[in-house]
Amino acid sequence: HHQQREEVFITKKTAATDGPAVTGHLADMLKNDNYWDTFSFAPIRESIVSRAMTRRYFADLDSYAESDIVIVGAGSCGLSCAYTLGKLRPDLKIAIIEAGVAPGGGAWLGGQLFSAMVMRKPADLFLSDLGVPFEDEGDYVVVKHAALFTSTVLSKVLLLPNVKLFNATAVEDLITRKGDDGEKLRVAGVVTNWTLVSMHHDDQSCMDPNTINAPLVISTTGHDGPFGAFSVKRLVSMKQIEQLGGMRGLDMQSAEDAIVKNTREIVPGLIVGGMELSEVDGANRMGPTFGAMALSGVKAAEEALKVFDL
Ligand code: AHZ
Repeated sequence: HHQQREEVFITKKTAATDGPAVTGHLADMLKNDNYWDTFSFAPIRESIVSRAMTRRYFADLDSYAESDIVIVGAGSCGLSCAYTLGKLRPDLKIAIIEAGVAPGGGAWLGGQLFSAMVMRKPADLFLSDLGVPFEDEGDYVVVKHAALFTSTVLSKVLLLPNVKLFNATAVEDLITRKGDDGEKLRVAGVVTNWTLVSMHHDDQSCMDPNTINAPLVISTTGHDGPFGAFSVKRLVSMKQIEQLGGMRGLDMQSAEDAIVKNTREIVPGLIVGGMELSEVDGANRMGPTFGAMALSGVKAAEEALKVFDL
């Protein structure tokens, strides 16, 4: 037994010292036998950590109070849209508002229960652009874990200098302006608050919300539920659309085409994409196949660029 342990130790040590896989700074740490005996972290004071976070957070709130585009919801559709827009137009300032602490929406939650994520072609083009590997099964492709898709699109979005994700922040109303014809309102931004505050409007009164002015809002808040379909439900209560069609039962074949094709500006200044749209149009749901969410995000980005190219 002793001898076995010795061998394991020697193999590990050899790999760490000579192995080709670990290079750079990590190798510098591993090749020095006394590294952990002599190391200590650089000095810190607690307030420095607090200030390092809050100074940046409030500077971002200040800067993004005037944004070019607000994306509501960081699910698979919202993130795909942010990736496409942020990459195509580095000149646009894009705020993403996500009610949950964890971004990713359904793709990060139930979408991981069987690990793999299915996307029907041609959504493989989006995966290739992202650099997410997949197995080609003919009409559809399979990513080995849904988390690989979500974490990759999220990391690429977060690396873009012109995009800011505010999580744990709920959009609790839309900013509107009277349209030129005096009837159809224009959406001109969003009212936000920390989600925990938004959830307590019933038992704590008068908690100031925040605002973001933006000429264009893209809403991707998912189908109706505790959080979903936020913007389109608000459009009904402010009488900008008469009623919602209501999401219909599951039909993969028709649902995905319908969502992508109908991703559009619903009222001036508000584009709706992803499963939120099924509530407007009375479209079917597609269940656990995610190509339409990625491509609805791309279509929403294209619709947005039409507005900005005018
Ligand atoms: O937390 C919500 C989620 O992350 C967020 N959200 C909702 N209301 C919000 C609000 N303010 C800020 N008022 C809000 N954020 O929006 C995100 C929506 O993500 P999602 O994954 O639910 O929607 P999606 O359209 O991107 O993807 C839908 C995925 C589904 S559902 C489905 C089916 O039921 O058949 N099939 C697919 C592919």
